[in-house]
Amino acid sequence: AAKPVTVTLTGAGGQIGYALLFRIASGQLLGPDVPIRLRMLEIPSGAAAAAGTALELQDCAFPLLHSVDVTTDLAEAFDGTNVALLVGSRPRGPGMERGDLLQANGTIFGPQGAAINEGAADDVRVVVVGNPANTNALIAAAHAPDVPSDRFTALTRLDHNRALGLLAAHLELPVGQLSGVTIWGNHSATQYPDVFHAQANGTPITDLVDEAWLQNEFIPRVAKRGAEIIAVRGGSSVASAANATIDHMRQWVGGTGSGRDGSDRDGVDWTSAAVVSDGSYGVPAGLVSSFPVRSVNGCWEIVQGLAIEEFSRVRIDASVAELIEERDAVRALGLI
Ligand code: NAX
Repeated sequence: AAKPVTVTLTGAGGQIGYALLFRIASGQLLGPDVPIRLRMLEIPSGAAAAAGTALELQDCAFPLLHSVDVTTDLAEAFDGTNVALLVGSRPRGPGMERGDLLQANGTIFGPQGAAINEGAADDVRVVVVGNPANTNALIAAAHAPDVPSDRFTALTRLDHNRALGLLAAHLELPVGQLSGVTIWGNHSATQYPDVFHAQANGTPITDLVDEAWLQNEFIPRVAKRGAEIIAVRGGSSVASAANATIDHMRQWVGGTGSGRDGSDRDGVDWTSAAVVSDGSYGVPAGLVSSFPVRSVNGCWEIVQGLAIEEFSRVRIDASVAELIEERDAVRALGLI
């Protein structure tokens, strides 16, 4: 039998937590053969909601679920963890300046990074979902000097999936016929969803859509989809965010080809994840930025050699400029 894997979820009493936990425990994260030990981290105000969810998890009698612990203690939460899903964060409140937001999150992700450094398993993989996700991942990595920095990532898979979904609807094609879409930069409204290397059944997407549609509809709609969901649904993205978190971690562990939507069609397909830059595509090394990536042997590899046209270059640079600003701001605050 496979060895149990310890999965730590922060913000476990929140909305995305509720949408994630049952999928994790049912085997959708790591497959139908891998037993799970769940650690649910909350702050005191969220602990009761997490404890209630833990009761429901018990009531599902999931065969793979070996244990469930709810805790408000960082060391307990991250002791021996293999997979860390950092969802809980401090949302922007009314009148809150960006500096206040970065400061508030620095006090969350710094100590969490340190606890991962101290107690996590050697193979730990971390994905930050809580916003501002890229910079929160940067902060966590900075507090975990003994953990290779490539183990710290931030989620842009929801943006990637949104781009696929909108493109498929526009072209009236199933999502599975699309490949080669990329989200570049920050998980924010400056992100750049790039279809210049994308294909539909081997036909370049740029032959199927015009530049005006890309520029005026597709790009802004993907980038502002979170706000659209809030406007229409009356609440932020929850199940789609949980789904993207599952996609990200499942493929990181199991390879890009694992699961329903990650087949590597003739080498043109990849997905998107925010990873620590190695300087590829002119993104300064050390920034946590979204790239086209494939998961190979359990590691995210940035897809190399894509030609970047001027249209894309200015948009990638604009989003990276925002990441640089955020990095400089958290540096000035002494958070990294
Ligand atoms: P909720 O407010 O429902 O849940 C967040 C939970 O985190 C709360 O229960 C809170 O008590 C807990 N929490 C806060 N600080 C904590 C800490 N230091 N340790 C442990 N738990 C802590 O928000 P939810 O809708 O679940 O969203 C969670 C985060 O995901 C938000 O930051 C949100 O902005 C972010 N999102 C990121 C997305 C992405 O694609 N990267 C998309 C969806 C989502 O907007």
